[in-house]
Amino acid sequence: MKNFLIGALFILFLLSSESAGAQSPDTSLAPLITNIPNRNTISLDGPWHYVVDPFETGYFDYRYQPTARGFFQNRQATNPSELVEYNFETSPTLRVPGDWNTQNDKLFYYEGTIWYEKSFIYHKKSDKRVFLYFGAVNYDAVVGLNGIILGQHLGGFTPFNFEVTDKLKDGKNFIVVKVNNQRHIEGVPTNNFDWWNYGGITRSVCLVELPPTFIQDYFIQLEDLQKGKISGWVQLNGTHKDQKTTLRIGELSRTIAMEPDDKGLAHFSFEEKKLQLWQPDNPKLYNISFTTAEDNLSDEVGFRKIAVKGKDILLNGKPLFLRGICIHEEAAYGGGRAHARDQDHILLNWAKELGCNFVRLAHYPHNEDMIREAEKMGILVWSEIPVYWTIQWDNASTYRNAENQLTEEITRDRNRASIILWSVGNETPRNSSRLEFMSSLVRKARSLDSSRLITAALQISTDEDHVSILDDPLGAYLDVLGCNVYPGWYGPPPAPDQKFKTAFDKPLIMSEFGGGAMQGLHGLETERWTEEFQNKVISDDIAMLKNISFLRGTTPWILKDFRSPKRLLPGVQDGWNLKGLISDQGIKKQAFFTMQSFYKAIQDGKIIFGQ
Ligand code: GCB
Repeated sequence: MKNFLIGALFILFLLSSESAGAQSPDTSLAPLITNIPNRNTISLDGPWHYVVDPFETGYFDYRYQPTARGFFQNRQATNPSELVEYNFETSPTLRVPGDWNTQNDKLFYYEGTIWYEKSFIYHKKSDKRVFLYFGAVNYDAVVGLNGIILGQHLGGFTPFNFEVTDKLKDGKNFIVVKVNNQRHIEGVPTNNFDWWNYGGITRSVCLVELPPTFIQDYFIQLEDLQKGKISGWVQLNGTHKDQKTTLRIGELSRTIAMEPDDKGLAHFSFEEKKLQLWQPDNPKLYNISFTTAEDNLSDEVGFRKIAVKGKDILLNGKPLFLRGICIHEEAAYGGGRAHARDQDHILLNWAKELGCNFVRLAHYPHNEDMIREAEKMGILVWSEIPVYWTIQWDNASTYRNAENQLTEEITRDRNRASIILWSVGNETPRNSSRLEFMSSLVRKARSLDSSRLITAALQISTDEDHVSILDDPLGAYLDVLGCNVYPGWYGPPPAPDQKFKTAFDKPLIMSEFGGGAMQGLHGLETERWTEEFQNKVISDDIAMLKNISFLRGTTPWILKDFRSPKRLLPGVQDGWNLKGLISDQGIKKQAFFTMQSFYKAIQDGKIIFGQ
C-alpha cells in the first residue's frame, strides 16, 4: 500500500510537472534562504552513491509509463527471491560537490540521468525548522527525501532549497536526487553553447537548521552617497513574523530597531557620515548582524555606490575604467567545474596579476565563494545568467525558467559589494520576441535590485566603411552596453582607422575580444594557433579599443583555456577552447603580457578614455 501511494504520488508529480511545462520552476521549492555561509548548517558533502541510468529505468517501465518503482524509494531486496534491479549501497560513489565528468573517465561525455543517494543520521530537534539546500545541480534535479519526492529544480548554476522539517526522521535518513544534464532546445541555456556541460551535484549540499521564525533574507546598501544614507529591508519567515528585529553594525556604533509587518517585512534606513567606502584598493567590509528573539545572523558587507552618468561609470562618485577579464567557472589543471575557494582564488589571483579590477563571470552565475572572494580582494564583478545565443524567445515556460534563474542569482548575491553589473544575456539575436523576453528580464532585475547596473553582451549590427555600429534596440533598456567582437579571429583584422558608433549615450564595456593559441606553439604572427598570432590579434584589438571614446571597460576572452565539446580540431584544440591568456596548466601566453601592459598604462594614467 505504501509503495502504491509513493508510486501514485510519483506519477502525479511527473504529470503535474509535465503539464506545467517541463521548463517551469517548481512551486514546491521554499523561498530561497540567503547567506548560507553564516548559518547553522550540517554538510552533506562527501561521497554519494550513484547509479548511471541512461534509459531512465528508475523512472519509466517497459511501456515507457511512469513507474511506481522509482529509485526515490531506495529499495533493497528483503529476501533472496525478490527482484530489485538497483542498489545504491553497493554502487560506487561520486564526490559532492563536483561534476561527474572529471571523476570517472566513462562519464566524461555523458549527458543523461544519474541517480545520487546519500544516507545520513539526523537527530530531530523540536525547536528547529530544517531546510535541504543545494548550491547548484546541473541541470534538472528531482529531489527525494526518505522516499518522498520534494520537488524539481531547473537550471544548473543557482541555489534552491526545500523545507524538510516534517519529512526528516529521527535517526537514519536518505536523500535521492535524479540529476539530468541533457541539453534541451527549450532550456536556459539551450542545446548549443560553447562550454563543457558538466553534470552532477556541482556545488555543496547541506541541511540548514533554523528557529521556528527565522531571518530568511535581507538587503542592505548605500543608497545615497552624498548623505551617506544606508537603507534596506529584512524578511522574516515563520509564525511570529512581527517580532522585533535589530540591525547592529558594531564598528559604526549603530543599532537600528525594526518592527516587521505581519508579512515579516521591515524596512530601515539611516545616515552615516563616517563611512569607509568599499573600493578596489580598500575593500572595506563591516560586520553586521540581524537579531530577533529567536534568530541571529551575521554577515560582512561593503558599502559603495555604482552609477552611470552619460558615458561614465562612477564608483563612489568617481569615474572608473573597468580593467577586466572573462572567466569560466572551470578549475585550473584539468579540474572540471570549479566549486572551492582555493580554485576560485587561483583564477582571481591570475586576474589580479593581469592588472584587473574587474571580472566578467561568464556565462552563468558562479559559486557564492567566488563572489565573496572577489569582494575580499577588491575585484568588481559582472554576473550573468545563461541566456546565451538562441533560446526559445516565444516559449513562456523558457521565460519563466530564465526569470527564475535571474531571481535566484540576485537573491543570493545582492548584498555583495563586488557585484556591480547584472547581465541578462550574451550574443542574442535581434528580433522582437527576444526584445520582449530580455527587456522583461531587465525589468525583473531592476525590481529585485535597483542598486546595480544592468547590462548584456550585444553585437555590432553593421560594419561598413570601417565604422562599427552598435544600435541593438536592447541597448535602450540597459545602463551599460556590452559588446563582443572578434576582429582578426572570426573575421579580418580591424582597420587602422576602425571606429565605433552607438545610438545610445551610455558607457561601453568591450565584453569579449581575442583569439586562440596553443600555449608553447611559436611561429609567425600570420600562423594561426601560435602564441604570436594570438598576441597580434590582441595587440590589434588594443589599438582599435584606444579609439573608442565611450569605452569604459574591457574583458578579453578569456583568462584560461577551457573545455568545450565544440572545439574539435585534432592535435590543436582536442576539446579545448584555446582563447585563454593562460593555459589550463597555468602557463601564461604572450598575449597575457600584452594585455597586462595595456592595463598598466591605464592604471598609470598613460591611457585615458573619454577625453
Ligand atoms: C563568443 C561567446 C563565447 C565563446 C567565444 C568563442 O562570442 O560569447 O561564449 O566561447 O565567442 O570562443 O568563440
